[in-house]
Amino acid sequence: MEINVISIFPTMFDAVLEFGITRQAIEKGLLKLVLWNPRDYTEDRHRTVDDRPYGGGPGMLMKPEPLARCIDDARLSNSGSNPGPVVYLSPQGDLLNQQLVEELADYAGLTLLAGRYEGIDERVIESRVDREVSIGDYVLAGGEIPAMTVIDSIARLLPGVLGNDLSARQDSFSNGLLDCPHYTRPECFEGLKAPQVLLSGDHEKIRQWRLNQSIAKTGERRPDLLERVNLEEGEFDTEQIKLLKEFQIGATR
Ligand code: 4HQ
Repeated sequence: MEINVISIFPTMFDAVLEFGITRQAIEKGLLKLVLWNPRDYTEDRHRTVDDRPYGGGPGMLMKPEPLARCIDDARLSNSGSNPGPVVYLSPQGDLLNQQLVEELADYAGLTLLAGRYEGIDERVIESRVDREVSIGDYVLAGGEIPAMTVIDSIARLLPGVLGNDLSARQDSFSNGLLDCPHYTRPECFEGLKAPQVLLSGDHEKIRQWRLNQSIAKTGERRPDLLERVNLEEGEFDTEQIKLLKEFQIGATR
């Protein structure tokens, strides 16, 4: 997958280029990140990327011409043929969730637009942006961290990245539930024992315990998620379907 990133702070992306799963994905040739700086597409002596909003008010906006030229260059550059959609990170967008991450991960190419200041000129959204995505209902100083959030969540889904293709699309949220609790050695830590079932070696029992924990935790903390769990697919037995249905009824009441 090839991801173009448009940002006036390209070195912020050292965080994904140099560390962890994103770095591994790049080293393995499974992910390519290309950074594009709108400042390189300015034509004035001061390399101006911002301007004051028409109608007045606080703050500045990203001016349209350098941004539009930058986006066009990025999309034309793609080493593959189809550069895919342009995604603008903004609080006005569709909320990012695992379903949307999986959808975005299926593109061969993506262009992520990270804005600064109070945002970008609306006409760039009209003419160049295919989709607006938000990482949550709060206001950040820029779209760079949201863009890195999208990159990180996509990278771990790319086939061959984790060293175990199954684990990423099989983990919590793939079945619409929160993750179960996890334990490692020692067996007893500060007087707290790891659940015996996890040491039993009975894999079917362990699988059921984890699923029950996930259902219970999701019911307590995120009943909204339970409503959308698909009882048809997934590894649920009759007992768990009963449990899920009880929570689902409870959540709609
Ligand atoms: N911003 N989810 C304002 C965000 C944001 C979010 C990005 C701040 C865009 C101009 N982006 N800039 N929340 O708060 O995606």
